[in-house]
Amino acid sequence: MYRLDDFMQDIEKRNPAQPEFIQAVREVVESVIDTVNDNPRYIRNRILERITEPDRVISFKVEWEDDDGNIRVNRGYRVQFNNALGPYKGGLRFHASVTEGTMKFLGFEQTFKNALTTLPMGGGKGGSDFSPKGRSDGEILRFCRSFMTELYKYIGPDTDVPAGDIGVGGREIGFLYGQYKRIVTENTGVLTGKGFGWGGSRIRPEATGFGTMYFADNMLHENGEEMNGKRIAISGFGNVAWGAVMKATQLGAKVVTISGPDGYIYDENGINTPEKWAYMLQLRASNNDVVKPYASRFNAEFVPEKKPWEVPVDLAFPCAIQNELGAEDAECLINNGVKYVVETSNMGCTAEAIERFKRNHVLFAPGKAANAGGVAVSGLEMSQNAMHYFWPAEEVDAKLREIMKSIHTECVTHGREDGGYIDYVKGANIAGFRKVADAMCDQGF
Ligand code: 2IT
Repeated sequence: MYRLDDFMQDIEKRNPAQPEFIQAVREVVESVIDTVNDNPRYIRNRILERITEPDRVISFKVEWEDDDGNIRVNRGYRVQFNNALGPYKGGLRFHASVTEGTMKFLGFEQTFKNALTTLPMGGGKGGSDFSPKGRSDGEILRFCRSFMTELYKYIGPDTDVPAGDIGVGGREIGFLYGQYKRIVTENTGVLTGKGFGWGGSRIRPEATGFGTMYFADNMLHENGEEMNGKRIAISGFGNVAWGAVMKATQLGAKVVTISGPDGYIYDENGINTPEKWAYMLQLRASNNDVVKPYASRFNAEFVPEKKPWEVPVDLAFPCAIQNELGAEDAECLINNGVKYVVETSNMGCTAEAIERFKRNHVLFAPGKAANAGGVAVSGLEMSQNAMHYFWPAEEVDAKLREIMKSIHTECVTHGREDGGYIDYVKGANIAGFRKVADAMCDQGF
């Protein structure tokens, strides 16, 4: 018989100075502890202890030369968390905030997310504390080469398949893949998010943003509503926000905000034209990490140093980084009448924020369900690479839609409460956990 507080005390002792990892574990264990206590097979197999410990944490030195000829040193990571369901799979993050603890939280989350996609993928995550901000293309190329010169030893198309995440997009995947091929002389799909001309899947760039909107669309329908005419706040301005803004517009909603570390954009007309979407990509490619220039370009408002959660909207989509939406932000959204919060960044909301949404019966979808479209299409990229073939965009998009719908159904099945409220956090955690736990039991220790 497990008790949450006792179990978490052990986790805290074993993982000192890793608050994000502890936060992620607590959220999952809180959801699944009754399921575990009711299942003698899970108890006998010590699943809780085993599923919260990564298979391995690889950490390595990355040396590279900047444009002024200075030698720089960063730290690279790959956390291979769990491969019960398939090869380790998960993105690479290049961001100043990257630590072993953030990599572990992301790898842990990824394990359950990947299980929810129904595709055969284990969970992993990697990256570096290298910040692309202000770096030239040449510097990024040299960093990526050096990073892959070490990483290639640990990955492979049936072992571990990295992809992009914050700070790692098409450009970086290209540089990384080029170096991998140079070393191993193999054209395997060892990374996903590749260019369409060299093994990438259609819809992969859009997949996380499209997927979160498909998921939200399912939430609305479940609740007898539709996307058409809704007002939406989105944070972030990178690849995920870009896909989300486009799909929201196509579904008839109006997105009025995007944001960066410098503040947020309020565009009352809606971020709703191909020019505005293309400009988001330009902002990202510039490596400046700011959104302010959007305001003068499109005659919108720029609110410095603030988050977009003070704008009255029907739906909110945090699409930037972990813990970007806290208790005060949640209260502001609730007071302004928000009805749905769809976490699209990994662990974008603090535990306190989620608690407030639940208490106020705001429907809240966790990242591991809502943002699973990205890795789902990565899984489809792996399938296409294995077949040495490709599917047209319509086919990939249809599969993505179907996968998001099935994740939503799983959340409803395992998360519906007696009064009818759907606890998507609980639903996603139980559904993902059971799949991984059953596979671990089947495979022994
Ligand atoms: O958080 C995520 O799911 C990703 N960054 C995508 C991972 C992937 O392997 O496509």
